[in-house]
Amino acid sequence: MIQATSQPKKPLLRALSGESLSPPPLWLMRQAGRYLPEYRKIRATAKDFLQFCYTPDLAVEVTLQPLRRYGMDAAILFSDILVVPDALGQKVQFREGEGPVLEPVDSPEKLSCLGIGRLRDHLAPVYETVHQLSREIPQQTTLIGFAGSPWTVAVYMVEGRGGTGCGKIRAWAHRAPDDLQKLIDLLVEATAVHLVQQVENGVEVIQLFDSWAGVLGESQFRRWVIAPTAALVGRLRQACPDVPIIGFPRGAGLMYEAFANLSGVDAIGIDSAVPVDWAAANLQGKSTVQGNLDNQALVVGGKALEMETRRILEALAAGPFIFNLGHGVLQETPPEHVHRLVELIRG
Ligand code: 1CP
Repeated sequence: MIQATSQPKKPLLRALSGESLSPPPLWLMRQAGRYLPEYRKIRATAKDFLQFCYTPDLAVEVTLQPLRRYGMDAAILFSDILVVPDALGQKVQFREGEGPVLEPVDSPEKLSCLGIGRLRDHLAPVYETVHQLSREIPQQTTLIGFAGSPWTVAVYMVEGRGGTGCGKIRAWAHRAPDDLQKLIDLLVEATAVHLVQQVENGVEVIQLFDSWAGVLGESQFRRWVIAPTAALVGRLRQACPDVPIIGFPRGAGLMYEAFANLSGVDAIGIDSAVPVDWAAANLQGKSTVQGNLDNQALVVGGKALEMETRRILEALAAGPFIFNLGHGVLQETPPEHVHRLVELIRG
């Protein structure tokens, strides 16, 4: 029998299993994207954003671009959270300058038109991208797969777009919770299938993006954020028990602690509004913490970037920690500021 040579465990995986590393591992949400000239060049060759996500050669290339420049500790699959509603049969478009636009699913009748049957075939190009990436990324780099959490994907499906304040879905949640529950249950199921396929093709870590978790009151947060996340995490634990899961309930505020205690995730992504000393005292004891540099400090650079980065490291780097932003890299970010950030963390 051939003995496998044991590779030292990758830094991101060590941090996720509870080790405190110095320097901490580093990656950035939206590390691939429009702030990079090499991304804009490739993006210009694809007329439609979803088709771009479904073209493995292009998706592999843009996933690798930030690694070549900066050597982050992780690569995140280039895709989008809205490929799931697209695969369920909802009409999803990305309009130039406008972001995603969906034909709203806001009644049981519209919900009954959606189904999970075509999901795997429809998303086969995404799994092919994962497969290629798992062979191409550097040895010490971890491949992260992701999906939107059921609540956040439901927000886009019901509202038809982002940035609405989520009034329609919040009203639906109070008026006909059993109907919304059917949509959430469908998303738990679809998201579990989508993530298990990613794992089977080579992702090593999963991140769940709950970008609109912060719009809900306490009882609603427990029902629509914590409960579906816990159900999804349970499904993933059964299918792939060794894959760590990072939860990012953006804007959860005082509910971050309940989320950490009840959702079952291994690590918590914190947004920039979360006080870092509070996170060290209340979250780091039970979970690895990831975050939370203000993405505008990265746009501004200089002293602001240095001070904010040091403040976060002082509070969190003594415990299990992954350096990241509090939300994604902004389009207007000068690429050299990301370079400076990597130097500050590793220097
Ligand atoms: O044409 C373009 O280049 C559009 C910009 C873009 C990019 C680069 C979109 C449209 N999606 C993506 C890729 C993407 N989206 C990734 C992969 C790469 C990486 O992180 O490096 C990931 C993880 C996402 C996740 C995503 N999509 C989220 C969750 C994170 C977050 O930003 O809160 C959300 C909410 C979306 C929806 C979406 N997709 C694109 C846009 C402009 C939006 C947001 C719309 C809104 O503000 O409501």
